Amino acid sequence: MTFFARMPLSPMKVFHNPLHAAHAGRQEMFRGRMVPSHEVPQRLEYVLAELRRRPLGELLEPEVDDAALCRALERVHDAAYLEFLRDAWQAWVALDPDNAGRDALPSVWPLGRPHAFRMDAPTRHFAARLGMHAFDAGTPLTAGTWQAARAGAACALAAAQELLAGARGAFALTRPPGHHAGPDYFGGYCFINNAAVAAQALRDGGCQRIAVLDVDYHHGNGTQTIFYERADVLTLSIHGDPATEYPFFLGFADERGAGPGLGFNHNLPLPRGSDFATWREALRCVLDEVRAFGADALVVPMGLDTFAGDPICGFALRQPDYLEVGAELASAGLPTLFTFEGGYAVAEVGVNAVHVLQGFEQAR
Ligand code: SP5
Ligand code: ZN
Repeated sequence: MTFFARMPLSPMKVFHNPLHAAHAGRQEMFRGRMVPSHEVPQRLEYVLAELRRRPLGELLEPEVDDAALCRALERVHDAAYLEFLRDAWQAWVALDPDNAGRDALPSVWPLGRPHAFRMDAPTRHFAARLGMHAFDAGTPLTAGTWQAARAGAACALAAAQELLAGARGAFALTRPPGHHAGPDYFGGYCFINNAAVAAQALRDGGCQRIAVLDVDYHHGNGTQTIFYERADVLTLSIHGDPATEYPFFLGFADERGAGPGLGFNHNLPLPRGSDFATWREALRCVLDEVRAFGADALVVPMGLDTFAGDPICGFALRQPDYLEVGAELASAGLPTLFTFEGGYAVAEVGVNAVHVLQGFEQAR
């Protein structure tokens, strides 16, 4: 018997983050230069505008208890990391008052090699702490990052609560995105792993088995790592082959999980340039795994950066393909929670995101 006795017919619940624009990175490091941030507030505004044009259900702001949110965050992230995020901006400005007008980016890292730099060094300098908790120099930490990321996790938690209460679908429409964020680190424009928060909340709410199917162009390294030793959360990811694509250091096909989690992670790296036919074949393959696993619920970190027009990615999905993506996902027949991840063709990201959700809604 699965947690959900039968599939409800209720329309999708959408939770949007009213504080998302408090996180607005100015620049990211790219090939030795600072370039304008790709992950901009406008992205979410386009999705919201498209949802108002093509409503799929109620558009809500999350109302979650503060203490419950704290607990949900601490289920997937280290308490010390959350404290670091909470206090980071203040510490950054304390270094130099002029920092108030600049975003924080790391410039030194401990690497983690044995007998070289210490991962446990008692260093307190903010530059060092930033390097301890960041894995790239492309993820600016700004004045409102913590407020935005925290309110985003509230969207993920509220969406999970709706699924537990019987909704067929829910969407956590928030930024910054989350799937690159690990237990105690940020990167890839992500700070708090919203999909992991949602998956864990579903588990804690009584679901026995959760499948996370990441469809962003980039490997969902944070989610994979968070659940790597667990058999109750199956993590699946279709993405650009890390042999040539960001995040480079994780996401290969031979990563199958560890310990009790062995066999409960599966990566499907695809070559840069892959088209929808190739991509859909990979999707059908992982959907079979979702069914075989006997999941109670599905979490979909939904990146739209697989789009042919994406300025920083290399797959070739077209606009109408996203309707089919939604319908394919619905074929799993599971209550499904979507989180908003990448997608940098700003003017098209709204149509593409709502296409997935509409494809899901119309396939019943
Ligand atoms: C959530 C998500 O999709 N994160 C992706 C992070 C990718 N960061 C590295 C991107 C490097 C992009 N370089 C663009 C250069 C354009 N001139
Ligand atoms: Zn991405």
